[in-house]
Amino acid sequence: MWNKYRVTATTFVLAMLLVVPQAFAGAPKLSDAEMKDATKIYFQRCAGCHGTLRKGATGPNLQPKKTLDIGTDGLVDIISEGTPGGMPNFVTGGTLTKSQATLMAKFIQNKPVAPPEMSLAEIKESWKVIVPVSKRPTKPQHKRNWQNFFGVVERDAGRVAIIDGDTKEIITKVNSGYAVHILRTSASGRYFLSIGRDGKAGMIDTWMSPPAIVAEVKTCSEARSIDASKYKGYEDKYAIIGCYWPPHFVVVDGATLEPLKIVSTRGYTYDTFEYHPEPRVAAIVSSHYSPEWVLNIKETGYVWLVDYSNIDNIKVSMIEGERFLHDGGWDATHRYFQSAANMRDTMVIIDTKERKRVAKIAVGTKPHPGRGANWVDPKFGPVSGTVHIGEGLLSVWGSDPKGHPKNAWKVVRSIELEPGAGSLFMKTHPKSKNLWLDFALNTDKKNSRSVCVMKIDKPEAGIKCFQVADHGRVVHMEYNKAGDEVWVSVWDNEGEVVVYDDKTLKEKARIKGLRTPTGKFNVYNTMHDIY
Ligand code: DHE
Repeated sequence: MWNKYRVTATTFVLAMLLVVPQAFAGAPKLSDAEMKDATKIYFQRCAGCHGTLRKGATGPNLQPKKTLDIGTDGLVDIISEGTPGGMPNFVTGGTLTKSQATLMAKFIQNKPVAPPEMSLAEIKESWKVIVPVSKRPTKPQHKRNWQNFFGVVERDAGRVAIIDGDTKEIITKVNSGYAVHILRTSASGRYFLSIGRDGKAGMIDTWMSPPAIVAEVKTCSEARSIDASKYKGYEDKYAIIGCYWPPHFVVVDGATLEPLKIVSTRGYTYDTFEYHPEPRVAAIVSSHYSPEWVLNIKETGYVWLVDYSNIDNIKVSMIEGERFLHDGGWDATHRYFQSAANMRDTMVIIDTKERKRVAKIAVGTKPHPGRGANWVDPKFGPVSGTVHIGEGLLSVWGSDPKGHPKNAWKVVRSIELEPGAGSLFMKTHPKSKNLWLDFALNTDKKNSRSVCVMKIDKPEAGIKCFQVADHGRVVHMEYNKAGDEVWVSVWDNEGEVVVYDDKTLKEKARIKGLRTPTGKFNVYNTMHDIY
């Protein structure tokens, strides 16, 4: 029955509509057309934080038991104005109209509906090899410095722009599909791997002239993460896609994206041992110590180590982390995975060599480091840090247990960030003396259009902030291969990427003509996990 819906971009929305929600007593009634609109808006704007089944994660539980108590007017206010805890101001921020907010307020008082599951056979039907391996070039077809290419996500255009980092020229725009969330590279760096919000993965060959998509597959109806096998001997052999719905991960072939295995992530919460029907796969990194991927299983709070050395016998080790695991990245040595459990204001540290959790660090409200940043503090030695969605705070902890055991996994600095809450990302580079921070979700327009820079050798001097643009939101930083330029996105329909000289903080270039640019990923830094 689901067959005709499974591989379309609107699978999720259609699927939810096929099951008539049972109205809770007192829940406002919606027409079929209203239900269709609301389901679509919920998928695009709300499901990421609150969950498809609305049990809550980065955002609170929105099941009728709770929402009916708040009522339509109260819910409209929250949706319109946002909250200091990080809920965006959807109406005053211009994302939704007042009548859409009212529609959503009514919708979430009705019972949530589970979209369908997906089998390997169904996933296989969406799999396309556009350029077979035998027809791909064996060496770059161009003279460009491809390891300094940037893949820039044009979120709402469903494209990835490939930009030459040396010349700042947009070489091509690849149709990647709906709302790509992140890019990662294969271990060799040759391929960009993209994952769309709708679960469609793509593989872009940077050696082709111009770079082009060579394979694609849709492994779920909602996803946020992808990575490649990077361990010695397994380079470019496999990739993994982490799904939000259905809650599972899929192992695919590293050259063709052929789907090979699916593993469900459903199970029990690590602390209260309650069954959770929707434990979503959040961040994934690829271990440098063994043939394993490290997966954040958001709702159950486990970090899974997935051994891919024999995929007919996939071994999963479940390390107790914290709820609700979201984003994270490596320390400078690539041994420790540092991950945010943002609803518990905690960073969880996993030692991928010893394969165990070594610490939980209490930080500020809703930590959101992205992949984080690692640098050397003048007083405390090698450190790592996170910014926060819920407050203007930079938390810095020691991350060198060997050289500086006293500071290891302890917060050594808590630096107040004057612009306030709403930071999403931070970035530095081993060759840089700067730490860059964004304030993309700050409710003040000027702040959300600014970046701030802290001199890492003078943390007491505080941060210097400057406005990048007079439109959009400024989000996500990435260094070039040499580590002397920082690229920043101005996120709106007339978007641009602004390039700064990291030493002087002077603007070097403005790359225009990009629609809703969000994340950007330098080939060299992504393949070597440099941040
Ligand atoms: Fe992201 C990373 C999930 C909202 C841009 N985002 C991630 C990761 C996850 C995630 C799990 C880590 C992937 C990894 O490392 O393997 N993001 C979610 C959500 O669930 C959430 C909160 C809500 C949603 O509905 O998607 C969300 N994210 C956003 C945005 O609103 C952003 C700013 C724009 C967008 O695309 O929607 C956004 N997320 C990004 C970017 C990264 C990311 C640019 C990669 C950062 C990096 O440097 O690796």
